[in-house]
Amino acid sequence: MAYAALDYFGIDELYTHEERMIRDTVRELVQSRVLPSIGKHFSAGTFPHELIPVFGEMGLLGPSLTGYGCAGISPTGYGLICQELERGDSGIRSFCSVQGSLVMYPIWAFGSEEQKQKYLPEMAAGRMIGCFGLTEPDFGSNPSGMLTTATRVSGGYKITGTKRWITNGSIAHVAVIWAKLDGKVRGFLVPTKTPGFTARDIHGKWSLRASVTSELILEDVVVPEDALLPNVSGLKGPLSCLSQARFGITYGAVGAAMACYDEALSYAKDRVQFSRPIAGYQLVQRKLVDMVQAITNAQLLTWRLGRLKESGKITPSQISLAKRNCVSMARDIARDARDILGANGVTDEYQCGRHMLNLESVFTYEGTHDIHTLVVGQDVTGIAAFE
Ligand code: TGC
Ligand code: FAD
Repeated sequence: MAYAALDYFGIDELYTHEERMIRDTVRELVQSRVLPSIGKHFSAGTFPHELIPVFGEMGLLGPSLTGYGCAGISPTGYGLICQELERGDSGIRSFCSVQGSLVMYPIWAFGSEEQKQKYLPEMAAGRMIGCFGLTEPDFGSNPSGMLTTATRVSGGYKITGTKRWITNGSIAHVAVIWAKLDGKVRGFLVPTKTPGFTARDIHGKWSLRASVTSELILEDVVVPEDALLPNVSGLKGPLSCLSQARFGITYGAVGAAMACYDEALSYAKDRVQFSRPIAGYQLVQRKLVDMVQAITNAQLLTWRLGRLKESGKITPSQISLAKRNCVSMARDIARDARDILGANGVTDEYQCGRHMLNLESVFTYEGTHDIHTLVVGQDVTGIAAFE
């Protein structure tokens, strides 16, 4: 069925011609290459590897970075890519977020010229895959407590620790590992073939099933001196990467919500109960209108967020508020869409159940909903409430 992307306030006009073209190209890719198979991948718990070179050819990996084979498009263009990819599946957007915002970005922003030359063109083409190791079994919301450590050895560093819930972990060629060196958080580019490095997949997920999630174990992994990202020190290193990825996730969540609304509207118009289509009942109309309102608000918010980023005025707490708003909005809409589809909503013949489950992870990763509440709470009151 044709996809009627909701645009109730003519927000299309606010995007540049180039941004609309990028969005439409990715929309078509999702229609032709992602949607036909994503349900099967979700059921089987597999990632569609065949899409990686396609993403590379289309410039979807690290698209807003400049040079080194990257497309150099606007942040808003990057956001719209995320919106369209997540309309397909959060796991697909996650793959691109991790590759572009969490691995390529720190190399681009904090790496040496040699590191940029070595990794970025290969990663932009999708020939090399990366993962981002920040979270540990006992340190999720509070990464500053991390136990992974790096110590100086002759010619390099020895890294020891465990990272958990790492997207792309077992399919990555290189892992950005955040570890404490002399008590300060530092980033290391660790080739995953290095002796002592093991990646084990986490199975049994109810969510993001079409995405690889792994545990990384580093047992005395020795890397050379040039594995260290030289130009950043402290937690602001990984948190800056998270700001890039969270920005894309706000748009991605809007895409998932738009997919669920589209499915719910068309189902409600077709499904007859009692005397007419359920779309003709006031209670169903209210749910649909609530969706239109929430999605329209979020579309305006993401458009503005993009322009703030382009002007260099964006703040981390604005990104936190946007992530909190958009993901929570999409999670509510996925659940309401599932409700409108009745029993059919719990089957894999429809997509809203898959989005509903995926959005549970999106609600939690990249800073939980409540961590973003506390970030904005601190910003508006001046008082930190984390501890
Ligand atoms: P705090 O003292 O507030 O900050 C330490 C330094 O970092 C700076 N900073 C930021 N910089 C850039 N962007 C941000 N968002 C920043 N937030 C803070 C800050 O200015 C400071 O700099 P400096 O120069 O003064 O040292 O740090 P804290 O330890 O109190 O932590 C604050 C808190 C709780 C908000 C932070 O730890 C946090 O965000 N926790 C959530 C952890 C998280 O989001 N983990 C995500 C892991 S990766 C992931 O989930 C990938 S999912 C796959 C996918 O993307 O699809
Ligand atoms: P916890 O931090 O234990 O939080 C549990 C609950 O306590 C939450 O509701 C939280 O909001 C609440 N809470 C915690 N602290 C406070 C507080 N101070 N005040 C009030 N409430 C609080 N990490 C990576 O590093 N790289 C990845 O690629 C990656 N990919 C992921 C993929 C998936 C599918 C998932 C599910 C997670 C991924 N993560 C990744 C990890 C993710 O970032 C963490 O799960 C997240 O940061 C939350 O940490 P936690 O799960 O340990 O929860």
